[in-house]
This record gives sequence, structure tokens and C-alpha cells, in this order.
Amino acid sequence: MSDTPKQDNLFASPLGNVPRFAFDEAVVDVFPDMIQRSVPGYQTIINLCGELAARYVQPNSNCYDLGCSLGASSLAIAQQVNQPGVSIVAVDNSAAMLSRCASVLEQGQTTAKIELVEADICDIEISNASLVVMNFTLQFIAIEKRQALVEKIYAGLNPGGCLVISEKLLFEPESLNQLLSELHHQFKSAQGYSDLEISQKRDSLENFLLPETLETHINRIKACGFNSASPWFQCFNFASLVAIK
Ligand code: GEK
Repeated sequence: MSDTPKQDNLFASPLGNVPRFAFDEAVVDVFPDMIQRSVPGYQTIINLCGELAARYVQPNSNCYDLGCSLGASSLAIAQQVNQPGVSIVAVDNSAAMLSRCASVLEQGQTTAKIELVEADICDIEISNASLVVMNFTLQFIAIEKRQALVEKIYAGLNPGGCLVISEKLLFEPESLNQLLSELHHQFKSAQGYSDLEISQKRDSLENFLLPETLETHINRIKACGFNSASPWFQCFNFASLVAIK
């Protein structure tokens, strides 16, 4: 892997029929730049996962990073875990992501144990967990599978365990959704993306990234049994929620 992150220009030229977004080699190559310039507050949210690890990770327990991409959340957790016997399980179903993640983690200079698992997060077992992080991954899971996934996470968390869910959100009414989408568009323009790049990326994510309202997320989390849940961060149509079992 090169040391300088490559700039994301995947959507810079006219693509005609824009293909559906995929977490393939091309995306992996530019991923750190793409996510930093596309998700407002991304680095703040990653850092917070480290802070929560310091507070919530229990000795001899597991942490899960579901949809780990290049392992940013796992690394933040690994750097702040202060308990013995902790394993971090980083899961992604993109082989390209996981293979790059392995080399990123090698350079990450962390002594914590991080296990990489190539799998669909809907199929893995979650057990003895004290922290589960799902940063911008639930939005790619079919809506009808989300309840079962959050239920499985709840069942696998130890009492007092913590779940972080970060997502792009949908707003009601449509006029408010439009406003927050436009503010996000402005954010991306300020990050150097052209109008063409922004609109082609949006087209590629259409019907693939499926946002839900904050209320839907909170209701689901509570219905799964969590004691408490709240957003702790929001910028435009992106938010991060914390829930405690
Ligand atoms: C970060 N959390 O840097 N099972 C496993 N992985 C999946 C699935 C699935 N069913 N669906 C999608 N993914 C990271 C960023 S990116 C968010 C997460 C984004 C994976 C997919 O391969 C990709 O790596 C990740 O979820 C979503 O904090 O690109 O907007």
C-alpha cells in the first residue's frame, strides 16, 4: 500500500449509465480520501469509538467492528483499550477491503489482538461482546434484515455493553430531507468534489445505501431491548448513535 492516500476521482469523468457502487479494488484504493471528504465528522466519530473503548470494554471480552473497511474503527479501539484479554473482531464481506485492511493494521503499531473475518455481518456469531461498532454499515444491509441483526448484537453483548451505530439519515418531511441533502452537497463541494462527481456518486448509491430516520433507528434499538439510546453526534444528514445494554 502506498503511504500517501490516493485522491478519490472515481466519479470525476462522465460515466454515462452510472454503475451501482461496489466496495471493489478501485474504491479500496481511494477509500480513506473518499470517506474523509464525503462523511462530515468521520474522524470525530472514529476517535469517539476509541473513547468508548476506554470506558466500556470489559476484561476478557470481544469488540466487534462490523463493516470494518480499512480498520479505522478497530485501530481507534485497539489504541484505547485498557483491559487485559480483549479481542477485536473486524468483519467485512469485501475481500478487497479486508486484504488492504490487513496491511493497514500491520503498519498500525498496535499490540491488541485484531482478528479479520471475511463474512456477511448478518451471518457471523457475536458473543461475549462489550463493544460493537457499526460505522456506516447498517445502511447497506437490506432493511428487512436490520431488526434481526440488531437483535443478534443485543444478544451477544454483555450487560453494560455498548453499541455504536453511525449512519446517513433520512428526514421527514421531504423539504427537511432536501435541505440536509443540499447542506451535505455543499460540504462535498467544499471538499473539492465537482457537481458531476457528487451527482454520479449519488446515482451509484441509489437503492444501495438505504437511509432511515433517526426515529426508526432509535425505535429499533429500543425494541431490541437496549436500556438507553441516543444520538451523540450529528452533522447534516449523518449521525452517530450510542446504545447501552
Ligand atoms: C470505517 N466502518 O471506516 N457484511 C459485511 N460487510 C459489509 C456488508 C455486509 N453485509 N455490507 C457492506 N459491508 C468503516 C466504513 S464503509 C461505509 C464502512 C461507506 C461493508 C463494505 O464492504 C464496506 O467496507 C463497509 O461495509 C461500509 O469506519 O463506505 O460509506
